[in-house]
Amino acid sequence: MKISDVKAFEVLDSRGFPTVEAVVWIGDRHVGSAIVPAGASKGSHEAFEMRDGGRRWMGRGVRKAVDNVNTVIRKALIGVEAEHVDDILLGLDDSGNKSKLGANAVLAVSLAAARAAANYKGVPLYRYIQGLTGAKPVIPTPMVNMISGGHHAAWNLDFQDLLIIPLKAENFSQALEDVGLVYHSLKKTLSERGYSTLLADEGGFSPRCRSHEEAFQLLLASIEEPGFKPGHDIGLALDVAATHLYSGGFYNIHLENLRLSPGEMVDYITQLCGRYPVVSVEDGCSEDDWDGWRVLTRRLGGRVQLLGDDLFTTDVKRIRKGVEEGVANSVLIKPNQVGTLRETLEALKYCSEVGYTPVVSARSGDTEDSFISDLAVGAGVAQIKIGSIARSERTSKYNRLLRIEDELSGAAKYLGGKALRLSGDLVG
Ligand code: 2PG
Ligand code: MG
Repeated sequence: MKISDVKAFEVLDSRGFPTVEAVVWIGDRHVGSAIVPAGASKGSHEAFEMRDGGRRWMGRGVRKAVDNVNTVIRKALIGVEAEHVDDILLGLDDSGNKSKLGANAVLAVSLAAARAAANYKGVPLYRYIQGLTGAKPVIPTPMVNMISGGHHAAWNLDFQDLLIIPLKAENFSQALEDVGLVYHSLKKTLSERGYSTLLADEGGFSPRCRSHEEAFQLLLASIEEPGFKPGHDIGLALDVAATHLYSGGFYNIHLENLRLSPGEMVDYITQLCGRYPVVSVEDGCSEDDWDGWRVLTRRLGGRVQLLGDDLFTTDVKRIRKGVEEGVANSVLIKPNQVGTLRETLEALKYCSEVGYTPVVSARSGDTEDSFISDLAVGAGVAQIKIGSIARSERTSKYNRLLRIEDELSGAAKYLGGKALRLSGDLVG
């Protein structure tokens, strides 16, 4: 299974900016390709995404990263066994954050090599990943964006995502239908009440609201209209993305003219969780506000999934610190926050050792690449966050999961709301 060639291109992501596609060949017949995504609300501890700077593409070109693949990486990989690709990549860029070659260059090759290896073995990608992890395959429960704010929707809300989780569906295709009923009911509710129905970066809606509770109310009405019981059939989830609200020791909720200390921020979130059936809160505090996170976890960790995104950046060292500090109980897993499949799988393995629930996630600037769907199934990850159910960079991943569910026809478990491992009858 020796690598015979490697090549990269500059292609576009869903926000109309350049990103890296890599193609890896094994022998002359087996090939795999991958395109990397890009975040907008990034954590400062993420691996380094290499951009060209200068005037071309407003500084966002990726020709340097592409050149790194076509020169240094190509030279080092030709003749190497596909299984050793990530080891070699990590040896080539020992900077600790992929700043030598760019995480966008490194990840594109890492994922393309895995696809080429799966093709060589004649197995679907999720099977190949299952071979690496030894996990039992699962079809993940989706956590789906309905209303966007923050960096994804021109700051119409301060919170970045209001999402829903179908809790009672018995399989993935039923879960998507439940989500679809709420999504279309929300569209109708918004248009009847005079709000915009334009879509934000992840395919969710971006109505202008006067408060976060107004957005919660719109969402609740849209869950009830098709006949679901909020909190029973459909749970609410939030991505506060609080790193991007934090400055000088305070959280700024512009919409409601609030400037909150970390303790007050925790009170604010706790109150929302008391008033609405919220089952998961992501980045409720800022990426380095460990004190705030500790208080948040003490207050809510027993009954709500507390998900660390900017906090953990898929990095085992930061997740370990979280476990030691008693912070959060769940980890968002984004391969481009670390830069290789191997490191992503190491983060997942650590999550399962310490009992933190992992949630595999897309980025707000994404592409037609559906790698994360196979990753979730093959690594046995029971939750996935892809954005909303519109726009084809999102549907490529949902559709891939629908096909896998059909292919495995019952051989993979679908856990529904139980994937959140919460106590109480919310998801029982
Ligand atoms: C997040 C992601 C996806 P981004 O914060 O969880 O919703 O956004 O890719 O912009 O970091
Ligand atoms: Mg996030």
